[in-house]
Amino acid sequence: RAITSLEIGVQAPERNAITDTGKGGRILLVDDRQSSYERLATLLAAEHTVDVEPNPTEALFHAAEGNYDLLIVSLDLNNFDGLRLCSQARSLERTRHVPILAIAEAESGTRLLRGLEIGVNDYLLRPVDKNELSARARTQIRRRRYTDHLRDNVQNSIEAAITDALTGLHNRRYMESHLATLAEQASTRGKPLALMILDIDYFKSINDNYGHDAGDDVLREFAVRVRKSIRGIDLACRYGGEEFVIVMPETDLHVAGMVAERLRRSIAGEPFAVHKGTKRIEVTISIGLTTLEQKGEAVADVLKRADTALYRAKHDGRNRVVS
Ligand code: GH3
Ligand code: MG
Ligand code: MG
Ligand code: MG
Repeated sequence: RAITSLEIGVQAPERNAITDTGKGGRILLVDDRQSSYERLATLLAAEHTVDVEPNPTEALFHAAEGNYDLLIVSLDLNNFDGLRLCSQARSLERTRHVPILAIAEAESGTRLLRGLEIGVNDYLLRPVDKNELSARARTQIRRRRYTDHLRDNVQNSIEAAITDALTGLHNRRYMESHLATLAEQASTRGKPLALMILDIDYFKSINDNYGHDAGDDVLREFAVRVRKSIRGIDLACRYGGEEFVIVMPETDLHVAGMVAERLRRSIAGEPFAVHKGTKRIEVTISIGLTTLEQKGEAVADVLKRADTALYRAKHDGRNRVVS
């Protein structure tokens, strides 16, 4: 367990109008010399939450567990190579993006260069200047927050671009870009690939009789049941308003037929709760099912065949699977 700043007698930060951005960071200070870490922790605690780890062999573990914004590592530890710790922190998934501020003796020039090569972000020389420590720590924490923010934004944009907002399933664009890849993989590996189009029966009358919100409730619950019926490697997407496509790699017509039939029953067998559970309505679906027929077949043709089967399922009376 790392020592918290309070345990070494550091008072809660005195808030200062100039330095206080309201966003102090979480810092892990790895330093085994008491006089040194007490001073550094005291200085940093004016702005940040500081944990001190005086045992370097424990430091990596705490760095990985602690969700820190900054690691400050003394390079002149007793019987331990601070550089090795920095390099381990860089290779560990959980600490890879945490900035490292090294603290070194003035004469450790080549070691500092080595540190910068392995990913130390910045350094300070002893005796550590109070203002410099504060400025460099703040800069690293601010940069860390900014890159985290960018990374989250990118992640969210990617998610949004491939997800249907109402159901949380993949959207049509994603399916279309991914289906070709799946078909190609199936072809080259000589494995089957099944595809089904599912369409809710008389969905328009659900909207007409119970309202558009009830229709949306049905679509959401439908997606929940779809997710329960498929495997992780299957691809389910909302293809259009109340039309869905499921692509099942390594699945032949026989097995896909059983999955489709199970799904059809899971919809027809249990009424859908709408209007916050105050009303339950019967829903059925029709499914058109097909498989990739020959190597290199165009996915548009596969989709077309599934659509034709769906049309027949509708025509033959709905609430059924046709392949
Ligand atoms: P069929 O059995 O032949 O499929 O009949 P249907 O009424 O389901 O077919 P149709 O394609 O005529 O109607 C689909 C309806 O789905 C029309 C449209 O208003 C509705 N719809 C499309 N997207 C949404 C949506 O996001 N929410 C809701 N509530 N309704 C939607
Ligand atoms: Mg229709
Ligand atoms: Mg329909
Ligand atoms: Mg439809």
